Amino acid sequence: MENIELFSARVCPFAHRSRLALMEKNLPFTLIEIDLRNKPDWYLQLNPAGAVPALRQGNFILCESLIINEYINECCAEPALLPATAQQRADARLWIDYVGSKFIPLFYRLLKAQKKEDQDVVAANLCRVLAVLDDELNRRKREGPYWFGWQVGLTDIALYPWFERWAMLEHYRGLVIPDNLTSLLGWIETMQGRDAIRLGSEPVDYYIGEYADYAVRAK
Ligand SMILES: N[C@@H](CCC(=O)N[C@@H](CS)C(=O)NCC(=O)O)C(=O)O
Repeated sequence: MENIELFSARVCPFAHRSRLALMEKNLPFTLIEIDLRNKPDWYLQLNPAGAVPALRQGNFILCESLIINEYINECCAEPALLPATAQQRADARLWIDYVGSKFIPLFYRLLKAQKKEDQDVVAANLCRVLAVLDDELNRRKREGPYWFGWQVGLTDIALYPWFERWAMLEHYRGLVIPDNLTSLLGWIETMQGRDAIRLGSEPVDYYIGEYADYAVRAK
């Protein structure tokens, strides 16, 4: 198999998804860090949208973290990052869609909200989404600690990077994950124990510094 290159940025949770997928698949890859504040011309030529992540394998170039992760999953059979049946795979993708359409927008909306009254409204909505995730994980718990049983998968990977950045959100907006969401908290702890996550994690101070533009000087 041709070498995989991943164009990434440490700060970026979307790129984090694809780093995690490659590591969980045990695929060798070359990581190329892109400075998002000063993108090199060669990167803009390779990926005119200028966003990370992007994957290159020979002449093949792919953007969008979720599409990249599906591709990575198909590069080799084991370990499978999607469940065994077509119905379960549809369910996995539905939850990935929920993460993208409901959870992530509220995360950024809260981070960017400058007025206390706006922050309170968004925080309440975000807590409702956290409760939905907790309920779902609770319902699935008998099958194993991950979204689909005993093996980490693309749904876990699509969601986790924002929890690595949660302490930063808490720093700026004071929103703690409620104690009663024990299934969600248990899942986060399980994820934090994985090598792929421990080896690629960044300290909270790094995220606090990197997200200051969003939180303090929101556009
Ligand atoms: N939908 C894209 C989103 C990627 C994205 O927004 N990446 C950000 C960094 S976290 C980026 O590269 N933004 C372009 C820029 O900063 O100019 C994906 O899932 O890959």
